[in-house]
Amino acid sequence: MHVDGPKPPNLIYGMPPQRVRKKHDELVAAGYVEATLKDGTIARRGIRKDRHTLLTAVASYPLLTEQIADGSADRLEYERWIELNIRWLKEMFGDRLLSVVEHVDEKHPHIHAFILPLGDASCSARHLNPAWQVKEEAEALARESGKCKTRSNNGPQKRLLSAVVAE
Ligand SMILES: [Mn+2]
Repeated sequence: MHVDGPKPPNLIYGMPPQRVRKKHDELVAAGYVEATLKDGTIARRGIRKDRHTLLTAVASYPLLTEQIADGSADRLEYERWIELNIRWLKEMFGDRLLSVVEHVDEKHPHIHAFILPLGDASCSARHLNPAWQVKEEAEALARESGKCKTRSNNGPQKRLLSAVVAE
């Protein structure tokens, strides 16, 4: 990644990413998954370190950063693009969308969104990801129809995944 003179990110929605990190760590510390033991009892286990517990999304603007500078002809359209992205993210994730920042320190301006699995004790960021939901639904349908395929046609998922990426 090439960075000319680092500029601080601009907070454009919610809380700063540092606060998301703190909230994330608290959520994971309080989280658990339930496992059924051989004797039928249910045990609670802490969240594993390798679990995906934070969802992030990146949207990148096609024009160059210098083309959308303050006062430029393309600035208003860019600001509208930001508004539409925030609106879409809020509709998609509701209160779980905690932060959106704008980065203008690279070739193309872009925004990063941070989404936490609030209200889910198992802290599963995968289940927040619409692409993951589509995959699970497609697999469930395939099982119901007797085609126990583990690899279904995942073209649409891949397109969605390029927009929404779980970390
Ligand atoms: Mn960035």
